[in-house]
Amino acid sequence: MTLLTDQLTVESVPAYLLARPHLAGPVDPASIVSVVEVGDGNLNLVFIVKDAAGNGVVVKQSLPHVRVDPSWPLTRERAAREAVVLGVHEKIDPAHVPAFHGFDAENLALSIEDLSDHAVWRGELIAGRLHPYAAAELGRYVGAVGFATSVFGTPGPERRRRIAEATNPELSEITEDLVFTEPYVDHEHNGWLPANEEDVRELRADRAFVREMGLAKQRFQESTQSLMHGDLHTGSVFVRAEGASVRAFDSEFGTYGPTGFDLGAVWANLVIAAARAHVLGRSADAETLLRLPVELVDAFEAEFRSRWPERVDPRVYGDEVLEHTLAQVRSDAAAYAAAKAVRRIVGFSKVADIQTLPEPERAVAARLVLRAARTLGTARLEDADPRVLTERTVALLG
Ligand code: SR1
Ligand code: MG
Repeated sequence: MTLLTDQLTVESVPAYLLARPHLAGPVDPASIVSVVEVGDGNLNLVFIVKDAAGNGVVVKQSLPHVRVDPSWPLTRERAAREAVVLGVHEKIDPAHVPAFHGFDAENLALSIEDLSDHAVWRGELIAGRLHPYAAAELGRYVGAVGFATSVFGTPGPERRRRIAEATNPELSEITEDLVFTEPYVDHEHNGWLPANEEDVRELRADRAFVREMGLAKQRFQESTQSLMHGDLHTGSVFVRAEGASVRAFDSEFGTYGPTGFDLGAVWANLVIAAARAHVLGRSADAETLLRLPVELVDAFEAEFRSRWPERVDPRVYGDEVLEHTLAQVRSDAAAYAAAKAVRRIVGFSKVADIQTLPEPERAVAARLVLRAARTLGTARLEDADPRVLTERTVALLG
């Protein structure tokens, strides 16, 4: 029997899984005892389903619009894009993503491992629990998928087919607009506190910075360097201190693009978390968070280097190519960190780390994030060493 589902509800999920036991993962669909809708992101429905034995599964379904703005239509096919990215990433690095149980193309729904024993990193950071091990784990994740899906990890013809399979025009356009363009123009999506008016004016008047954001956008649009997660902020990361378990989820913005984009997303959100810690008087936490990008990039490089001996075509891909590639990724990571930090302060989709602060502290935190972004955004022009850049951002704490 085909159970055609337009939009899943907590009431319809049990019958939905009963008709599709292959999507139930470890859950017995005949003994489901609870279904809770927990989606708190900008886009989708997310159900956690439990059976009588306590087994769980997550069912994620795309809506035909942006969840937080129903007047903004958005392709439901984004679920198919996420299925491609998660499927590829799980094969390469199963330790750093949720297990993928299956995809229902008819109803645009994914069945994914229930990670209820983990917590979302952003929430933990807001609560003052840093989980610093997560930075290096994410570096390893980006290094593993960054290498395996690059020209060094996948032979040419297969890679070209995979690039076509993972094309994600609609969600890539959202990133192009929201991350790289809207913060620098007048747009209804933008907003900031009156106390930050001068900070935004200065940022937009910084011609070198705005030029670097344009060039970063150009590289984002032109590059097919590796299959990125595409939205690797701290709200897309589950952490669990036991076993230092770190899982990147919500890869619907994934597509082939510059490897440094994912590193930059993590970096930006560490800067944002640090700004919150700083204005709340947790200065040691702020310094720790600002220095974690060094561990992120170091772990990325170590993972990438460890895979280098297996590269495709070592006849032309010698060690100088490796060094050049890593330097380029480091430089991109800093520029994308800047872009991703600015969009969360100036543009659409602000973050709870900043928005839940009382107003005077919110303005100070926002100013700090924008100053850090300006430090990182032009790094390509001189020294993109994460250690040097990190010390410059720490110096902003005063
Ligand atoms: C309309 S989507 C807004 C943002 O939510 C996602 O998490 C991405 O960051 C996107 O830019
Ligand atoms: Mg998301």
